[in-house]
Amino acid sequence: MKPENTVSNVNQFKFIRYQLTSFLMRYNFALNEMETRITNLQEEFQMLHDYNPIEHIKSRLKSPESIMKKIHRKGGAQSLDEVSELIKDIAGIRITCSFINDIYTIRDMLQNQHDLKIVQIKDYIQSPKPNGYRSLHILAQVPVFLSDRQERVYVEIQVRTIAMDFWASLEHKIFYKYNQSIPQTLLQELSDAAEAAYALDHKMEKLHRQVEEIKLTREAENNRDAELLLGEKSLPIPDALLKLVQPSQSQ
Ligand code: 0O2
Repeated sequence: MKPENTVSNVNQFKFIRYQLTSFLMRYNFALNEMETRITNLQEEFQMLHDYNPIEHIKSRLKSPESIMKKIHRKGGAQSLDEVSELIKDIAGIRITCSFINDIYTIRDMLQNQHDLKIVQIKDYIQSPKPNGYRSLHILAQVPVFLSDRQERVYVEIQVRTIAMDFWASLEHKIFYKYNQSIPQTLLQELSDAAEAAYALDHKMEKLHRQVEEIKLTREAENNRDAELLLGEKSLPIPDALLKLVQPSQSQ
């Protein structure tokens, strides 16, 4: 092999690596941005409502191998721009909540962020997939600021309960992407398991509501509200400040 050929190959490889790095880098920035937003919402909710609707947040960048497999499944792409439009979950965030209601609270909070463009919402909770899969998928475009421009980058946010996550994680291991046909009896069992998880979600939500009601009644009885909770800190509220912020009686 001639030396100039080798140099040209190395340069070509460097160029390809540069292109792929800058392609994936934007998704990484979008994930960081979304994670910060979600963590802030979580902290705000905890401070204002003394309740945390989020159990876990997990983010992942789809691996180049997995991107290529999905492109193949979807019929192929000719350029990186086409890849961006075809595979919208290269950046993915999964939020696990305790209760079904929390899922829609998170959806509403994200919808209220006006610089976040919500492109699509797939409600697989109201309309589960035939195998029983349940989750709320929010496809958003997140603004990402680069040195010379601003871009909107797709992030898929999957929001589900712990029970839905438990089912989906095991189903992913056992069946999902298993290309051969699965016997009908197993499909039925899988769907029954999803229904059992959903029934459990409803039961736990009902229990949670009942406990919240009891808590509220007790708090009202004990009148222990004269303190502010900011993260770990508990700050007593002086009477004069209480009077200042109390809604006026005449209103
Ligand atoms: P992985 O390995 O989890 O990343 P579309 O946008 O409709 O053209 P897409 O992207 O398949 O096609 O849409 P959808 O329905 O929003 O699914 C995206 C992701 O949701 C999947 O990504 C899975 O993570 C999850 N998902 C969807 N259906 C199922 C299911 O039946 N079982 C499980 N366990 N997960 C599911 P990937 O890239 O397919 O897989």
